[in-house]
Amino acid sequence: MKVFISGTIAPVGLKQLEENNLTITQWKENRQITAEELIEACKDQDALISVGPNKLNAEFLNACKHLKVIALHSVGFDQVDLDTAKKLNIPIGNTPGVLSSATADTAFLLMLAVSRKAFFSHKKIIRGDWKNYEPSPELGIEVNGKTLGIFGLGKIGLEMAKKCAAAYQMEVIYHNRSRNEDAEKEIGAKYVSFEELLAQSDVLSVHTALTSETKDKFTLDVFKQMKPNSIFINTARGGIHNEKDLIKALEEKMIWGAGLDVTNPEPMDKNNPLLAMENVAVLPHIGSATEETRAAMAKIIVQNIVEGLKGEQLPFEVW
Ligand code: 8YV
Repeated sequence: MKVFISGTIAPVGLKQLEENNLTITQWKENRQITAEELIEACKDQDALISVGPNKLNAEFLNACKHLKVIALHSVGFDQVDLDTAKKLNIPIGNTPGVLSSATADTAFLLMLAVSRKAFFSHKKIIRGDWKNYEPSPELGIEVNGKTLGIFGLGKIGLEMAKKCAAAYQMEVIYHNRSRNEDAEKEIGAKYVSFEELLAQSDVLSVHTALTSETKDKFTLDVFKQMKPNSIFINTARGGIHNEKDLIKALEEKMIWGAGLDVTNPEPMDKNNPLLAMENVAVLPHIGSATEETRAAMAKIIVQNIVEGLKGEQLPFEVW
């Protein structure tokens, strides 16, 4: 059986695919595969491992309906037209759980980087502008004992909440479509309305999936309802905040700062005004990018491919 991989996966995954006697073809160019190239590459394949933001839309799925399984190299599946995949009986696997801690680490890192203006200060050294000892350089703010608001308390949100509660005794509030009572018990998180989340959070961290309900959720009207000294963090999907509105909210000091691991579009343009702001930290979508997590993701992907090719239920299927 033949498997096409549209990017890089951890070596352990390649090894396990070979051990299962699968023939691998891999996209190795130093650029994202285009939609047309992906259709062409999948023509004579039995399965696809989809790495990165390839749009697996109706056009792709209809052109590749012979695929027996698609394994995503991500927990997020907003890039897939699930209705069409279901209609065509193509099972879609993802990688939940194993990347929660690494992604929460990225949110935590951004929270601290923003609160202490770390990226801005780092750039100052690189520019050669660290000339004298300054007792009052750009001052940061502290997160210790403050209120963390989680928008989307699932596996990743829970990890972020636990880290912030343990390290900084932060009080945790959250808003979800439905309550997460297990998490309430586990960390004493308090369920609040979306409006209360905005009004009470000192740090508001986004951990929800990108859906029609969450797309462009954070607009100017929403940022206006946040505290002027609050920090907005997004490690989920760039489409959840409106970037122009975020820039305006920061310029007009509606919020204090922002930390982003996801942007819209990706990659972000190097001249984006966010990159020049003191209270902003941006990372190039590295949420799950650790040796350990990528190895764990690759192992799940192999399980999904192997079971899918046998026609069995995927161990990690998106629906
Ligand atoms: C992926 C992600 O690594 O899991 C997700 O949803 O965004 C990342 O962990 C990225 O999509 C690359 O495949």
